[in-house]
Amino acid sequence: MHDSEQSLCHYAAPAFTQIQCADGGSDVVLGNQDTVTIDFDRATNIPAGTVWSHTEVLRNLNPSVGAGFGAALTATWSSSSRVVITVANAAGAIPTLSCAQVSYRVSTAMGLRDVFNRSAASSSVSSPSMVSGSFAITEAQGEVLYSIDVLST
Ligand SMILES: [Ca+2]
Repeated sequence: MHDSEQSLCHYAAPAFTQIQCADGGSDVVLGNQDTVTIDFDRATNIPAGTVWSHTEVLRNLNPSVGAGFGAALTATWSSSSRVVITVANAAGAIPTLSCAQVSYRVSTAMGLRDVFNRSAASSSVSSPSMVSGSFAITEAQGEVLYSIDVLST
């Protein structure tokens, strides 16, 4: 166990655990301000407060839909194990895209390692069982909006 190679193997690379979508724009489609919150199973080498550009989100997390996610994404690491993607501009997005239709793959080249940089670079791939939530408003919210719509016509 004191062998250095074994020690390296001892530290697992960060892996996806949970991916939750939420509506931020009060609509029933993938639109502006919708979010995807991605949790990893351990603290990573990315400090809380780190912000990624659109290009970095696509390059580092490889969302399976690519540009179908909209013209501008941003991502903020709210902790070293949680990154929140926000759709800043949904132009060009697939409006009917559901949360479960998108998978993610950590780019090995990005060098996502554990917080002490001891693990190998993550190449984690998400699975459908990790995904929950929706880009649409909840049924309860929808009923409120529907009532307003009916009253205003
Ligand atoms: Ca939405």
